Formats: sequence, structure tokens, C-alpha cells
Amino acid sequence: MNGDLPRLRFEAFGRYVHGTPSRASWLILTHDNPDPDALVSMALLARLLRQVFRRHATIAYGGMIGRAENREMVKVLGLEMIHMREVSWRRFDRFALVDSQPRTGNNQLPADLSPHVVIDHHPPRKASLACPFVDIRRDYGATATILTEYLLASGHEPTRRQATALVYAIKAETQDFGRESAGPDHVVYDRLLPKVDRRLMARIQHARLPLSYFRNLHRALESLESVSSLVVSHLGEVDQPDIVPEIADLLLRLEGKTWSLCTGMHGDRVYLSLRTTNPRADAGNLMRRLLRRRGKGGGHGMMAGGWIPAPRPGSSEGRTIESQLARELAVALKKNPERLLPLSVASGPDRPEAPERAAKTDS
Ligand SMILES: [Mn+2]
Repeated sequence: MNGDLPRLRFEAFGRYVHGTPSRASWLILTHDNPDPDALVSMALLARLLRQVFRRHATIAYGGMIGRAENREMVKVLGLEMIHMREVSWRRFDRFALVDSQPRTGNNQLPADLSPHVVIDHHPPRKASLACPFVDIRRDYGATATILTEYLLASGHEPTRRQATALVYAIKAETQDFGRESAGPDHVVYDRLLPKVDRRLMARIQHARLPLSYFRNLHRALESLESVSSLVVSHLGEVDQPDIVPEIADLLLRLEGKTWSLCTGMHGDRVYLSLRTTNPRADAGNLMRRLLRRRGKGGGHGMMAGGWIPAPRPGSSEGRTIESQLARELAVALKKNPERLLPLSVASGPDRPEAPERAAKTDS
């Protein structure tokens, strides 16, 4: 599959878990507003801890599960989770963080708690390297691929439901392999595909959508702005933060555009999602530069996310911050922020510029 690495890493994981007290209580965590990769990664780690290592494991999440597809996936997995609000940290002896890392600002792990296990595919953070067990594989398209390799190395097979959720998660995380992925993601995907329950898959992929989804979409299309190959949308107040990355993904499909930014406000945060079609770009690094010390964020080469505190919840200052961020991004991409102008979908030519020409302005 990936040489001996999956087996060796799983053996190292096994040694670490075996070295912990058998009565220790584990808490499995991931990033806020968990996506399919995070959800299925937690499900597999819980199964491993319970079934293979006979440990007591609880799954917790922060933020909210907003996307209809993700809610459906939770049902398909039969995932039992508690919300961070209900976690009493002292009840747990071991903490495992998946698809996220300590001190990234995208999870609810208290700053004075260092996780014991970190399994992720984002660029490694200094705080992670000090943890007792760390398996970070930057080149993997999905954390779920790492955990599937663990499960297979333990001699177990994913259930039909898990296989369905895994295939969906790998597809969603890599945009059907159009975005960063690696050999192991393809191998795991091909291995699981025959086990997929197509009826359940259809239920996830074609989940019913609330009216608020269409409202957000409408607002996104009404607030488009663009300068050369960059397209931007500001959603303002949204009822769930997941819509921000979803719109960023959608905008990137606009002909002639190679960068997309979507922003939106939820609670006391302004959320940002950045996407690019350029496989040589470093969106994660660009996101961190954009946020500076104002907020937290990061990502991979072609996708990144982050947040900054909103000045006053619900105030108009949030809108100012949203457009300021877009202008700063334009500057970082060497585009003239003065030419970041509204892009109307209601009128005007269908093809404002030849996509071939726009593609050359890529940075
Ligand atoms: Mn992931």
C-alpha cells in the first residue's frame, strides 16, 4: 500500500496505547465544525480504541455540524458524540486529536492540555511534535486514509457504513481527487469502493437542504466581487459556518478564476475560506500571512481556512473587516485592490474574459 509505513506506524500507535493504563478514559477530539474527514476519522479511532485496545473512548466535537451532508453522514455512521460544552475535562486521562493539531485555534482543546495522540495531515505544528504519539502525514489527502490504514493493519475491515462514510469523506476532502491527494488515498478509496452502500451514499450526497442554504447561496451570488483571477464573496451573518468553505469551493468553479475567498460571520467570529486551482500554491501559508496576529488559521496547498474575532457581534464593523481581508488578499496575490469590483451574475456578458487569458494571470 505505502510500503511498510502503515504497519510500522500502527505498531507504534499500538505500543503507545498498550503502555497507557487499561482503565484510562480517552477523549477523541477534532477541529470545530467537523467536516466528513474529521467525523469518519473520529469514528475509526473510537472503534480501534474500543475494539482492538479495549479502552473506554468518548467522541466530542466543537462548533456545529452545519452541512446537511455531514449531518446525514453522522447518522449513517451512527456516531455518538458529545458537544464540547458538556465535556468535563478532568474525567478523561488521555486525549487524541485527529485532523487537527494543538494550538492551531481550530479546536477546543484547552491551552494547558497537551494531547497524547495527534493524527493529522496538515503541516506539523511545533506543539504537536512534543506530544507522546504523533502521526502527521502531510502528503496524505485525508486523515481518514491514515486511520483506515490503521484499521486494516489491525486486521479489521471497515463496516459497510464506515466504508460508505470513508469513500464520501475522501471524495469530499479531495474534491473527487481534483485536489491534493496521494497514492494511499487512491488505494484506500479503491479498496473500499466495492463495500459502499449506494443507497446510503445517495442519502448523504443528496441530503435535503434547509431554505437557509438557498438564502446563503443567494446572498453569496449577490455579493460577488472580482479582480482578474480572484473571485470573492462576503456572506455577512450566516446561521452555520460550514457554508463559508462550501461557497469558496463553488466559486472556484467559475471560469477564468484561479483563487476564491469566501467570508462570513457566525457568533463572535469572522470566518474565511481560501481556495486555489494552482497545485503549486501555498494557500495555508497565505492564510496565515493574511491573518497575522489577528486570528487563527492554516491549511494545505490548495485550501485554507481561518477566523478572526468579530469586533462586536452583529455590528457593521464585521462587514468592514470582510472587505478589508479581501483587499489584503488581492494585494498579497499582486492584484490591484482598487479593481476588486462587484461582479454581477444578473446581467452582463456570459464570458467577461477569455478563460485562457485569465489563467495566465495566475500567481
Ligand atoms: Mn482533513
